[in-house]
Amino acid sequence: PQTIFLKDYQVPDYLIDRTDLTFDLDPQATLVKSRLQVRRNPAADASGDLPPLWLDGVDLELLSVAVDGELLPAQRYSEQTDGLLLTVDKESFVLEVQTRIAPESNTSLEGLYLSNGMYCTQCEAEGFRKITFYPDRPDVMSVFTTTIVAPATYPVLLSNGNKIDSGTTEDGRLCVTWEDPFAKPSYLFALVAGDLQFVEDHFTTSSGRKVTLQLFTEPKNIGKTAHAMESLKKSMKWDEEVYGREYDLDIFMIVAVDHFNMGAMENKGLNIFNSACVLASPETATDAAFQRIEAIVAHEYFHNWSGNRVTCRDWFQLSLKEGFTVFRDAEFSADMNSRGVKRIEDVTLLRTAQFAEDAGPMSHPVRPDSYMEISNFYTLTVYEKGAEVVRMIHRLLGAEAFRRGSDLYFERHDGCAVTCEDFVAAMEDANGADLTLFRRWYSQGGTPVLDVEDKYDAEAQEYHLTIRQHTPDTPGQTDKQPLHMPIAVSLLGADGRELSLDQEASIERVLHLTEATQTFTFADIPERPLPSLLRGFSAPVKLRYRYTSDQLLFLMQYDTDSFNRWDASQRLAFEALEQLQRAYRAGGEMQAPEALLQGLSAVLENTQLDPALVAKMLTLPSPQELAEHGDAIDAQAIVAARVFVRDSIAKALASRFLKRYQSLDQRKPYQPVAEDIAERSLKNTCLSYLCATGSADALALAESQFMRKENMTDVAAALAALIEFGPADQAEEHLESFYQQWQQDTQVVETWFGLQAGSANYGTLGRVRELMSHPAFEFTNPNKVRAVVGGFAMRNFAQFHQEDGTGYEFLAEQVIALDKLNPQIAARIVTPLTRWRKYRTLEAEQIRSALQRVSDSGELSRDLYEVVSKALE
Ligand code: HT7
Ligand code: ZN
Repeated sequence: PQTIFLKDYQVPDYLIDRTDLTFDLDPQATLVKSRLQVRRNPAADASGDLPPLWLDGVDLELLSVAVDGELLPAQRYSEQTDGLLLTVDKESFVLEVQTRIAPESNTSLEGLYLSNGMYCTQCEAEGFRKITFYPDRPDVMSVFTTTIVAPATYPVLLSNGNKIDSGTTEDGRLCVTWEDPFAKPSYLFALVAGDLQFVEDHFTTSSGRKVTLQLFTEPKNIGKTAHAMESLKKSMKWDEEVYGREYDLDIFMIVAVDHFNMGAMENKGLNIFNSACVLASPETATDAAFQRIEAIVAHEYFHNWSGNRVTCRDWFQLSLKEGFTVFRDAEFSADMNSRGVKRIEDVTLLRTAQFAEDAGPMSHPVRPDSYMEISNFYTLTVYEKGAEVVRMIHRLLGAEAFRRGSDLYFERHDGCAVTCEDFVAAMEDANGADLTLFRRWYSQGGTPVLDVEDKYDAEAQEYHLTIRQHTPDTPGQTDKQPLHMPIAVSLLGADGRELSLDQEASIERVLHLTEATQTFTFADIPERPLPSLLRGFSAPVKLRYRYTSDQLLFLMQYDTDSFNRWDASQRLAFEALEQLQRAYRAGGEMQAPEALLQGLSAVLENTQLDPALVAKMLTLPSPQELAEHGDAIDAQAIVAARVFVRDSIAKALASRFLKRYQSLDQRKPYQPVAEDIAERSLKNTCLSYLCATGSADALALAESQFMRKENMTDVAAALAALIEFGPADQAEEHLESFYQQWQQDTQVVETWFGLQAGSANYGTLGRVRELMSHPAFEFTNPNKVRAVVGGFAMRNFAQFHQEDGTGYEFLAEQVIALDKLNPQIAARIVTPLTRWRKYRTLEAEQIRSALQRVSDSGELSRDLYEVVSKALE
């Protein structure tokens, strides 16, 4: 496969002013007629003859090509494997192309496909070319009309924009036409057809326009739509209040589909959602699912401005819309829920998975400079690190200046396809700021490491912080430059209070780190302080400072920054876990982590703290995060150390866990609101530790919680504890009764699959294979593959890394099979095998050989080839 480079970007030779599409739907032979008004791009190189017109097209059956009403002779065009090249003899013309496609055979879930008998599309990034021949690139923006013709068994026919016509054909089929007045790139096109039901609501915008909101599902799911609808209205209001952004069409539609490669898609006026990211009811969805739905509904809605009204010039700029929109949705979620806890969750994801990506074979900057397959670049780096980059601009400039910058950005570029550079320039221009050095965050990959040292000068009453920054080499990038980043700092006095800084009333200072080594001085500091560094995780870096255990315990008790308070608990846990891994490897005795036990005991006693924060502090770093930290990883040592610490905590704090569990087990009616979610999260963390002791009383508590069936959060937490820590025969019974109750509900069955495949105790390879033969398992459904294969390979560290290497072989086998059906999913699920270099020789060799097996298995898709070949390089 070819590599595409950012440096080779050229403006399109032709623009498409109007796109009129007609779909005559049929599972095996959908007829697609396109009528394009083509015009020479005035911005393109005008020297010489008119260049040929290139139209992307993949897996299409070409039926006819006509220019200005005349069928084009075969010598005027040539059909190639990935498109159509036409010779052109005029500056503007109408091009009509007819193609045939087979949605039913499309298992890649890109382009037009069928999900449970419903037609739907996924065009981002390059799926439109599987529908018709088209310049399928985001800088070609066109006004679309779409006519859909379908049998009467598909009463709901949807596309982007407003419905302008509907009727019945002579032969009794339904026919509907939609028009989207906003010019858009092809990746935002959408079509849905099915026997669907919908719920309707309204939102009145700040300027008084009434917008119709509709949410479509298969009839059986119509009772699970209320939360998403509420989330949508909250998002619309928030975007008006915080960014001044109003919705622009008269209708906004969401459709839930079961077969979907990602979470959701922001198609103009017609968002398409993975059912798991939109459907919820208290009986069937956990708190985590409710929160995920709120966040994803918001994310897709926010794209209407950050992505649709202002879009990306090319796919290298993906973070322009994704990084910014993730930042926007994170702030929305922080406003709707607990800000501190949301930050902890986001940073945990970043530190566990994005840092690993940054250090792995697919490492790339927030704005990559090359790719083989763009689908492989919908990554944590582009999304989450991209959001951190936007967050840093927000920190460096301040909230008001950031808003001035975003206003200018939207005003300047409305209706345009632009670059990350345009975003930064708007932030600068609106504020007279200089972000010259800051721009390096977009082009430089890898996770910076900061080494911090301090010195207190009692005589001068000065405190000095010296920060050294260094970013390790990543594939294809060496000699990294220093980055500009905000380091938020407070200084704590001996009484645990923050000292006021620099005669100002403020207790926090944001240091602008710009150099490789820099010393910052704080004046008028009356005592040697304890620094609270990188508050709120103000930059996406690894920060090293030699805190003693006592200092960490102090921060756990006094830091007013909830992120750093939590981070202190994590640092203590890391220290203990690393020391225990060393002991395990040396065959030495494992000692209980006293400092950590002391800190957690105090946290658990503190009823003033947000229970959700307490739950987070009690949660040990995951094995995946521990693995990210180490080199020459010994997976067994990680598992052993973690189990030892978990059991030590469970035993030492058992009576406190019971007390807290009982006080939180209040049996109030379920509501997915922050306060109740926080209480449930602490209650269920306590339950899990209680069960970890294996005590019959604790397991009885879990059993009773499971039997009460009050809400899915409590039921799933109890079931997880029972299968992890309870006797096998009882676990089996509970799993069976759960399945019997919920077998008709796809989302609950996915939860059921995930619980088993992800269980360190229960999810053995044999069990996982059994799950794959279960009648409810579907290899063509990404959610089920993610639940079972992903649950095992990505969330079941203990079983996946079994010493005999069979976990790795299993994953290789699944990846090879998946690649034939759905290359995007195959290329994602192979990730654990690509990290082989991190492991000690034994595991590294086993993992590498499984990866080699994938590589040798025959012709790979471009998606999988890119990931596998880079990992084996
Ligand atoms: N912008 C959307 C990206 C997306 C996607 C990309 C590749 C393959 C399938 C996909 N489905 C959705 C999602 C988002 O970030 O909002
Ligand atoms: Zn997005």
